[in-house]
Amino acid sequence: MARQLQARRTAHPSKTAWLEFTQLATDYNPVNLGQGFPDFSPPKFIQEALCKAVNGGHQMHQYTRAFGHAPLVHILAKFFGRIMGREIDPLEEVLVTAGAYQALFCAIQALIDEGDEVILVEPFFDCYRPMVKMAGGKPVYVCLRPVEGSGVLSSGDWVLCAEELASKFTPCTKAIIINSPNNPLGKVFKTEELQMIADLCIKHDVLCISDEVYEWLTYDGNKHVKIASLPGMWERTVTISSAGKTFSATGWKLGWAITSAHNMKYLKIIHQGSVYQCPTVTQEAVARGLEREYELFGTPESYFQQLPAMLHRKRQKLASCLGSVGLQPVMPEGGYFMIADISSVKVDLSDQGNEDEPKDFTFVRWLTKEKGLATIPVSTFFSPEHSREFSKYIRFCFVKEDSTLKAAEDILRKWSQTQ
Ligand code: IK2
Repeated sequence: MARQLQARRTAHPSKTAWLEFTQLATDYNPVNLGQGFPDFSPPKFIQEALCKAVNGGHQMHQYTRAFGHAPLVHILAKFFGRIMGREIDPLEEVLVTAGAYQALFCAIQALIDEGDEVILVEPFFDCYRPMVKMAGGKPVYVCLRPVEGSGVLSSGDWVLCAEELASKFTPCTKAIIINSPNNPLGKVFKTEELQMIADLCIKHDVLCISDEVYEWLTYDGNKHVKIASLPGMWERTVTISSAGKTFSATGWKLGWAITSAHNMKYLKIIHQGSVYQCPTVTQEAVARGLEREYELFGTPESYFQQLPAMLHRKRQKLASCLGSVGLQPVMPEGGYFMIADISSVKVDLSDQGNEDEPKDFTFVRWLTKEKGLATIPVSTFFSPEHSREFSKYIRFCFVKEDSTLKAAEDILRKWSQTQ
C-alpha cells in the first residue's frame, strides 16, 4: 500500500482568492487596484538607508541576532514603549519576523493548541483561519455588521454586537484575533470597542492577537489605539505590525511581534524552529528609518504624517469616482482599502463562473478580464458561514499612483455610460 504522503496539518487549505486573482492580474495586465501594495516607491530616506546598509561592510551581509537585529529591536522597544507608555525590553519582548504574516504564524502556533477556540472578528485577513486550523484550533466567528439604518457610509457604522461577542467566549476560548485598522473594511476600532473586547478577554482569561499593520494610516481624525495599552491587556496581547506597510515597502517582508517576555518565549521557539532569522540588511534599514521617525514624531516631516495625508487624498478621489458610477463605497476610517456595494450593477455573469461560488468572485473575475480593472472579492475575508451574506461587496486598494487611480476611473466611467 502506498505510504500516506500528506501530513494532517496540511488538510485545511483555504480557498484563497490571492492565487487566482494575482495570477489573473499577471495574465490580463489590468489596472490593478487588487492586492494591497503601493505602486509608488518607498520614501527616499528608507531607500537610502537600504543602500547604506548594503554598502555597510561584510557584517551587513551575514547572519545577525536570531530574534531581531540589535539596532532594530532597540528602536522598536523605544518607539512602541513611548506609544504604549511602558518600558519594553528589546531583547525579551520584541521579535522580528518575515513580515507580519510570520509574526501571526508564530503567535498562533506558539499559543494555540489542539481543541482551543479562537474568535475571529469578520471580516478578517484571510490567513488567520488556516493558521488557526493548522495549529489544531477551532475558529469561532463573530461579524462586524452595519448598524441598521446607517445607510453604511462609513466603516465606523460597522460594529460588533456586544451580546453576540460575549456569547462566543466559552471555557475553550484561548484567544481572539482583531485587526485595526481593518483589512478590508477600513474600520478603526474606537477605545470603547477595544475596551469591550478587553473586558471579555480579562473576564475569561483569553489572549488577544492584535494585527495592527495599518497602524499609521488613519483618516478624518480617527486615532489608532493599541489594545495592549489598555489596563490589564499588556500581559495577554501580542501586538503585530509590518515594516512593509509602515514604509510602503511590502516586498521587504519584514514585521514584528511585541508581547510580554512570558508570552514571547513561546513565539521565539516557533521562530527558531522555522525561519530562525530575517535578512540583516533590511533590518538595518528599517532600524534607521524608525530612528528617523522617532526623532520626527508628530512633526510635518514625519513619514507617519505624510503618508496618511497623501492617502487621504487618494481615498477621497476613489470614493467620489465610485459614488459617481453607482458603486456605493463604505468610507474607510483607516488602512489601504475601500469596499463598495455592487448590488446595483446590472451585468449578465451567467457565463462567467460557477453557480456555487459567491457572486463577488464571479464579478471580480469578469471586471478583470472584460474591463481591465483588478479588485478583490470581499467574501474571501469572511467565514464560509457568512461569505454569501457579504458577497455584494468588492475591495479596491487606493494606495496607488494618481495616474493608476485615474485609469481606474476612466474604466469605470466608460463602463457606467454603457450600462
Ligand atoms: N495583516 C494584514 C491585515 C494585512 O493586510 C497584511 C498584508 N496584506 O495584505 C495584502 C492584501 O490584503 O492585499 C498582513 C497582515 C501581512 O503583512 P506582511 O506583508 O508584513 O507580512
